[in-house]
Parts: sequence; structure tokens; C-alpha cells
Amino acid sequence: MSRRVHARRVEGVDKNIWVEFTQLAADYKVVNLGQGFPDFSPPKFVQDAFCEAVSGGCQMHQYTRGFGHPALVKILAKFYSRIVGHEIEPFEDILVTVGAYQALFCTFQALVDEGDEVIIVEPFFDCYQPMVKMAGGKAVYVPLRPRAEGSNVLSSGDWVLSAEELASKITPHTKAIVINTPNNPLGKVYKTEELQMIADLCIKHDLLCISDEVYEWLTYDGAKHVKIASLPGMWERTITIGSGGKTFSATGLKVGWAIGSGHIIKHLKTIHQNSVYHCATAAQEAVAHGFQREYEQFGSPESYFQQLPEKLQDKRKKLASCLESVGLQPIMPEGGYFMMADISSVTVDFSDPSTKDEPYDFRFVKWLIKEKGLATIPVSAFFSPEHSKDFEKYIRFCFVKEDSTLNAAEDILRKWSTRK
Ligand code: IK2
Repeated sequence: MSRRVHARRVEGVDKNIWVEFTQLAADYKVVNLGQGFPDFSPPKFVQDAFCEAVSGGCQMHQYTRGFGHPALVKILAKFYSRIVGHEIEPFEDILVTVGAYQALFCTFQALVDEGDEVIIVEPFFDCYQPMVKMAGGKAVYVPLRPRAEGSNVLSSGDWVLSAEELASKITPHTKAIVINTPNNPLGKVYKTEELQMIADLCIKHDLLCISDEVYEWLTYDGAKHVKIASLPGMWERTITIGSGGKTFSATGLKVGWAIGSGHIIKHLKTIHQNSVYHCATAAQEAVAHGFQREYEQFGSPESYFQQLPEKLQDKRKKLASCLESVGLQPIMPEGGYFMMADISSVTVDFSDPSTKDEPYDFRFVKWLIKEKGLATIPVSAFFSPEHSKDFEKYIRFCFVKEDSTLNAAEDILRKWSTRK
């Protein structure tokens, strides 16, 4: 075929860190603190619910309602109405998707037009940028910055968004602001005042807010997750993205959702019905049971939403002290699955010439995988091309792992550090 095969929209978005680094981790049979998935089992009540669903007769193996299994949208509406402080209508205000990934895709496709600008707070989950681009929009970046440049930044809470800088990025073409709290990869949990500042700008300039909250239950050391949709005037302009996989430590379920006012969600439904149309029934049924159980246990010590962060709190401490002991300065996350660490104190003599044109952190992570058998993720991938160079001395560790996995990682790091 002599004519161009591909559509222009696939140009410049073909590289993907998950494709590249997940494969590398599999090829080298490493200790894997790379991609964000737990290596422990989901809670028994979710496993049981899934087993019951698949053995529960014909209906669970057939199509269900395209915009979300009735049992799931009903319990999501009941559960989140209580949290958002707004009566969520199950069949109007919710779209169930194939993971949070598809909820994000439907959001950008449905709401961003050719020429629209979308402000993304960085560091950001990498898919926002290609999704904005594929919708014909332009990503505009505003960075979280360490509070006092040059000082020893130890907590994700020290990384803040400047109201002036954010306001300076708004133009007549701006359509939306994207935030992610708790943030991947930094672990920042936005405080109410920070969310209020973003909300004020959204209201003043009539902007949408896309709030990715897939790690909403995972906050540490007393940090509190607040939904921007719950602030006055924000329900009608916010699309909140959630993930059943992250919520119940079962990322393979790939059940996600977008929640917002029906007048916005109906456009996401249009994208969904003309692309994926329908998500796996049994997986939705299992997530529905999980939420029903959590609705009943909410606030009690039996609640998984209470137990999981308690369990992860210790793992987070364990990883931080290991990193500190080998001279890698961690940034303590207030929430989420990940910990960023500064690698500038270690020098590595890269021998692999095939990586010589790549960013420093990409080379470092590849070296760590191939030479030391430990997988992590390079952090510059979570920044815009304008700022990625400034963050090539950080890598990201996932601590949502069995203690045995964290111990194995610690062994590798300690052996390496004594040989340096
Ligand atoms: N939004 C954020 C912020 C995510 O982190 C993810 C999943 N990320 O996992 C890859 C990694 O960072 O290691 C998603 C959305 C997508 O969630 P789901 O699995 O529900 O599609």
C-alpha cells in the first residue's frame, strides 16, 4: 500500500511506559516494584462475590445494561451520595467503564474539542496527555513545585500549586483542569484550601474539572481525601473518575466509572455506546457486592477502606527506611500506591549503548532491571516535555506489595549499596 496507513491521531502517541517497562520486567523476571498493582489477594468478600457471580447462572454471563450494571450503579449512587453531599441519580449521573482508563478516555473524547486547551497539573498519570491530543485538544501544563526550591523536600505535601501560575494558564480556549488526588506518582493529597482555589478558578472561568480519584481510600498519617465535587458549585462541573480495581486491590477486574451531573455524563455515554458499549457483567456484580459490604461497614474497623491504608502505612514506612538507608532520598507520599525517590546521590556507569539517547531515569531504571533484577518506573514520564528534564533524577517505587517482595527489593538495594 503506498498511501499512508495510519490516521494522524496516532502520531506522537505510540510510546507508552507501561507497555515498555511491564514487558521489560517480565523479560528479566525481576522483583517488581514497577507497575501499580498489588501482589497480594483482594479481600475475600470480593473474591467470593466474583466466584458467586460466575457460577450464578446464565444472566451473569450475558450483556447487562450498557451504561452500567443496575446493581452497581445503584450502590455507587447510594455510597457516593453520602460522601459528595448530593443526591446522585444512578441511571443519569454514572457511567461504568472498563477501568478508570476508559472513563478518562470517554471524558476527554466527549468534552474536548479541536482547539480546546486542557490544563493538566504535573506530575500526572501519563495517559492524560495522549488522550487530550487524540481528542484534538492541547495539553497545557502547570507544575506542582517543591515549596522552597532547593530545600530538602521530604513529603508530597511540600509540593504545591501556585494559584497565580494556574490562573496565568487560563485562556479563552481553556475547557478543563485535570487533577489527580491522591496523585500518581507523587502521592500528594490535595487539601481542602488547595481544592477550593482550583474550584474558584473553575467557577470564575466556567471550566470543567476532571478529578481522577482512583486512590481515594489510600491516605496516610491522617491526610484526608476530599472530593472537589463536594465543594459548593462544583458538582455541576466536575467529572470524578474512580476504579474498582484500585478500590478492592483487584486491578484485573477493570471496572471503573465516571460520576458527575447527568447533563455532562450523557455525552460520555455517547462515546461509550459507540465504542466499548458494555463492560463485563460478573466483574461489575463483584464490585457492586464489594460496595454494598463497604456501605454497611463504613467507618467501622471492619471496613476494607479503613484496613487497606492501615496495612499500606507500614509497607510505606518499610520502603522509605530501606531507601534512606541506601542513600536514596524518598519523598514521603501522603496517599496512593507510590513513592518517588531521588537518585542523584548514586552514580552508575551505564554500559548499555542502546539506551544512550534516553533520559537519565529511563537508563537508570533499565540498568536496575537488567543488572540488579529490580523493576521501578522512571518519573520523567509523568512530566510534560517542557519539564521532564528537571525530574530525570527521580524514580518511582510501588509499595503495594507483600512484605516478602519488599524484603527481596531491600536485599537487592542493600547488596548493591555495599558494593558501590
Ligand atoms: N488513574 C490513575 C491515576 C492511575 O494510576 C491508574 C492506574 N495506574 O496504574 C498504572 C501505574 O501507574 O502503575 C488509572 C487511572 C487507571 O485505572 P484502571 O486500572 O481502573 O483503569
